[in-house]
Amino acid sequence: MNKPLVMGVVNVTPDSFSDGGRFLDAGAALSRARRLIEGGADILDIGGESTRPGAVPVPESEEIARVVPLIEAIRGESGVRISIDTMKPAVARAAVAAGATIWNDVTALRWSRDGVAAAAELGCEVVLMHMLGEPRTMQDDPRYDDVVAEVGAFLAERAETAMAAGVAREKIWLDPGIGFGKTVAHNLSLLAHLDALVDLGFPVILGASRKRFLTALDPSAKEPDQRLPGSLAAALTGAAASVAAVRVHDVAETVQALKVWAAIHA
Ligand code: HH2
Repeated sequence: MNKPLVMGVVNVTPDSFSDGGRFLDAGAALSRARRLIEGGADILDIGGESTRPGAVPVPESEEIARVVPLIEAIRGESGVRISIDTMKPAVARAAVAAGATIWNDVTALRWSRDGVAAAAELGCEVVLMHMLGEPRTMQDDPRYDDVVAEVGAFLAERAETAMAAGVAREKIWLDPGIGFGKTVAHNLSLLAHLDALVDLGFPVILGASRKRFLTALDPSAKEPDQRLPGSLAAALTGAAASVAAVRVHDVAETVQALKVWAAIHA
């Protein structure tokens, strides 16, 4: 069985939930990127705007000023694949010009009317993620009749829309959007049925690392950096379902867990 690629998260924001903005300083972000590369990251996911509930929106120019120098610095010293975590076509454009090759969009190219056209024009890979509602209100009583079927149908529709606009099929990744407009039960259903999303025929990326539902399952893990064991459990669940990549904060630890998993299943 193939083990998933590991995508390491590098936030250049003052308000990300998972790291409390400790990496806003450009030098600190570069140090973190280097550490994740050493830890075995296949992809670095660079984000300049937090998507957590209640996060303050960041102007386009500010987001570009946060991410582009970091992408250029990483590109200057490593061949690691770089993805840009943004909803904004202008930020994706600037990031791709600086060396990113993947546009990771939590809105699945819906934030801007130009999203799909921009992705087609850039010719980069795109991650289409499911989110119910918008970040500010998405955790206010989210409801589904059948979360797995509805997330699958949404992602299939977004992939069709992207392809109709000229995005090549082989450039598309899908992501269930764990924690984005989902209760704990919804997250667990999606994790238990990842194979249904993998069966859509696109590579699937799973982002469960350090998310809040892990604390609901183990209240002793209050802070994001106490959620590593739960994050590893989710990553291994993804591996067993043949996801193509896991988006994580603790890269070296996840790489080790996946190595052991892959050796067992070799
Ligand atoms: N989760 C977050 C951000 N971007 N992208 C994808 N494709 N999948 C995810 O699950 C995902 C994502 C939220 O996590 P984090 O980046 O740690 O927090 P913040 O958005 O506050 O920076």
